[in-house]
Amino acid sequence: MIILYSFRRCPYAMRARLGLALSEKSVQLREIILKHKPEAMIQASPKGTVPVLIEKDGHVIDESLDIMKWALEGSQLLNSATNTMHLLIKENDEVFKGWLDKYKYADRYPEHSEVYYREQGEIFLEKLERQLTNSNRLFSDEYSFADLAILPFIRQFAFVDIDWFNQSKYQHVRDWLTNFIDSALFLKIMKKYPTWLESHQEISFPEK
Ligand SMILES: N[C@@H](CCC(=O)N[C@@H](CS)C(=O)NCC(=O)O)C(=O)O
Repeated sequence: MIILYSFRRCPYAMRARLGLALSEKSVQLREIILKHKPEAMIQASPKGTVPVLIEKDGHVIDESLDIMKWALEGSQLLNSATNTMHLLIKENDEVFKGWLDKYKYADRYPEHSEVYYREQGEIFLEKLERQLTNSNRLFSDEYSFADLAILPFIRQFAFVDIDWFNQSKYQHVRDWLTNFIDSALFLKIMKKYPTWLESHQEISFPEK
């Protein structure tokens, strides 16, 4: 049995579940609480972040992008991922995510204002907005590996202050996000499950 430790609202876990939802593979999903991580998860991956995937032979994959790649191995979606896409994901993870955290928890970073942190994040939104002028998704009208890896973080950014986001100038980004949130795919990966710690119930994901 292949195990995935996951946390529903974590954008890294979301991208892993997106990869799985579009793959032929299936796992036993263990929904965790970040404040109370299962011992078995920490033993497999001492750094204590989700998502964590444990293969049948015990091999551990504890980076969300690696789980996406594992899930989508041999697929058109992964095979058509370009260097430009990987660079955009890298910018998301290494630059945008930092500003997103500061924007979301601005009270913990009093050096600057919430608006300042938002504006830093907007540099990435502006880039995506330009990218979405010519197509419905980032690189064509279809979801690419990059859309799936990045969208969960844009969703988080949007919901820090949804009223601001809804009236922001990023019309294409807004449409792109709305489309994603309204999709059957998103619904599938956001289904609520009981936490594994309490239930120890094995849940097959994605549901067929
Ligand atoms: N680089 C990791 C980052 C994963 C990560 O930071 N996940 C967060 C939740 S969104 C986490 O587990 N944080 C540990 C904690 O909050 O205790 C990945 O891509 O999988």
